[in-house]
Amino acid sequence: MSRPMVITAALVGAETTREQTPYLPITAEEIAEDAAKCREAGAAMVHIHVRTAEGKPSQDAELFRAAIRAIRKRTDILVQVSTGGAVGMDVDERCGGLTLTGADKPDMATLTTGTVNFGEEVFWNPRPLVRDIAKRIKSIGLKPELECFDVGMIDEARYLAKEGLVELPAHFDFVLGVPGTLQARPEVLDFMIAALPEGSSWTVAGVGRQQLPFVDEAAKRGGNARVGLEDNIYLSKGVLAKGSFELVAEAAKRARAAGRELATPEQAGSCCAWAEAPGA
Ligand code: KMH
Ligand code: ZN
Repeated sequence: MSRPMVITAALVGAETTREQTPYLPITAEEIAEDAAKCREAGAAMVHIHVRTAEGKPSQDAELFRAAIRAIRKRTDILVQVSTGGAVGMDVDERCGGLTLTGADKPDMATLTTGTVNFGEEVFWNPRPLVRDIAKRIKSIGLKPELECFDVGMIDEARYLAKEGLVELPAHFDFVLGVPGTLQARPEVLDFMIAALPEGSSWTVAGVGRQQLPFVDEAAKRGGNARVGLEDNIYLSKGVLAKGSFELVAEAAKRARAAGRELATPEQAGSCCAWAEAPGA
């Protein structure tokens, strides 16, 4: 019996725009509505960024608070906040979601473990900055999802563990297919999996047209998958997804076709290396 598959829905992101798709959620209510629909479609977790009323990428704590409250009013889905934000943000801005406490505290947060070209720009994560964010995540009792755009970023997790900043085994997210970075190919996924610290769990986020095919690749390897408008706006060639929930529904169909059950938010804890962490 394989473990249930955790589907994460990346609802907003920092790069997708309303000009590209009118279905991008921006307000707390829109984000929560899509989150609830994603839960119904089979997702166990949402990965969120937030936006100003004008749609500008933000990591503002109060915008995160409003989104998290609206989501939790509607659904039991786990909430993972981004600490990546948008290219060019400083570390305090990126960590806005980590300042929330009590009932508003997120269940998980991302930690990107290295610098990478990101389209025509650079997603800047020098080692001191990675350690700063790792300390902030640890200090509020969360475990990170280690976001890796390249295999060297997996090795960096081993250094972070030696320094006591993350625990191993951990949960990793392989983001494959951003222009300028490692692309989404099956052999690349195999290489990433082989590089993992023992006992670690993983999710793969294929970007663009590789998003749904990489749900299949994850399903057959016993892993987990991330889909959603942050990484891909199309359900099929030329057909916009009417929200991340449509991409989750398609991912769920593919997972079941591969013989995988879908994890509930509760099960997501026990089938991933961040088991004890969410809600801690
Ligand atoms: N928007 C990218 C520059 C994360 O959410 O942690 C970074 C990103 C990573 O999306
Ligand atoms: Zn993100």
